[in-house]
Amino acid sequence: MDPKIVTIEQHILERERLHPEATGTFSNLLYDIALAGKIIAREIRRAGLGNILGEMGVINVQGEKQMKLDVFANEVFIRMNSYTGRVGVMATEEMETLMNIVPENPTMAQGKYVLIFDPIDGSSNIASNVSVGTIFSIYRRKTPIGSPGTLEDCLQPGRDMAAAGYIIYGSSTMMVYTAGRTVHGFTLEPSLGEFLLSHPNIRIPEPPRYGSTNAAYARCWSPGVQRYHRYLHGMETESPAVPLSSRYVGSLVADFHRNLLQGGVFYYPAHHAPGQPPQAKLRLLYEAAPLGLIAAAAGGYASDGTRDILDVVPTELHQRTALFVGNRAMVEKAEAYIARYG
Ligand code: P6P
Repeated sequence: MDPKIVTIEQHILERERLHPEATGTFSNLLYDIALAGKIIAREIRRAGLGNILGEMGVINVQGEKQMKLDVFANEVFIRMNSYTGRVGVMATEEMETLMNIVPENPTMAQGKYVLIFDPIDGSSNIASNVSVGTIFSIYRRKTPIGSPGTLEDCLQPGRDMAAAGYIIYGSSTMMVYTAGRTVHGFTLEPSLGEFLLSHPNIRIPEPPRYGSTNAAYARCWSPGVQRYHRYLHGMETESPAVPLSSRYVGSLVADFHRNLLQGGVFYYPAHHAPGQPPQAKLRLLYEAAPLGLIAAAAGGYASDGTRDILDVVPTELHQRTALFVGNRAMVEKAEAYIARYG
């Protein structure tokens, strides 16, 4: 047996051993997320067969009402984490309010972790067989364990995250996560049903290769962002000697993952309409903050255009934000253009 084959369970356990005070709850929560990812991956692989199999592109969950894939994935995450006693509070992009998780077994304490997730980001891309992903964040509760979970538990800055990660359902299924210091990638070996360590200690490579944005919105960007876009693609006097190539999938996890492994910057700026406040699309809690933690742990950086995304204290669950994320120098350059040109 090749000694280098490391499952995600073995990897998590090795990290747990570095923390004598660890109780195993955090490790088990990561296992639960990995298992949820495997279940979702299986259904995504079948999604294209929905019509052929007469399921009209929807899925039954244990014989209950048929539902769309993102609702199915949301259900999987909720069911996988509702009875373990590891999670006390959950928030999902699919639901308006937070969920206070009280274990059915009255002898079990309510969980000390907060799980915040986007069950399938970019689900509209599934019909075109484009990679999509699940994004998750784990925080420690702020309110006393045993008391009902509150918004205070969820509205924490990304810097206070215990862990963040994503599962990308692409040509292969990968789970990438960080507990804040290093980033590791695991590829699902379907014949084993195991996530195997395939990308240890990921660092964003230099120089960056790609600029990722929907340039169709350039007319909606601020002057600083428009100049930044020109800078990346060789149209400003100070542009990089080798302009960045353009790659944009339109699925955040896919664009982020490619830039994480090959170097690049993803930017979804706010839109500026005359006389209107800037409008942002991406979610701070469910998308920007977790990917920002991963980027920072891989040597990169994430910003809303003016400050570190990890320092932004959310004021509401579905708060939206502009996002610039990738190689640190490229994101700092965006901040510089915005500071100078607005
Ligand atoms: P646009 C998918 O709908 C999503 O939330 C992200 O995954 C993606 O980066 C972005 O929106 C794409 O938005 O406006 O370019 O279609």
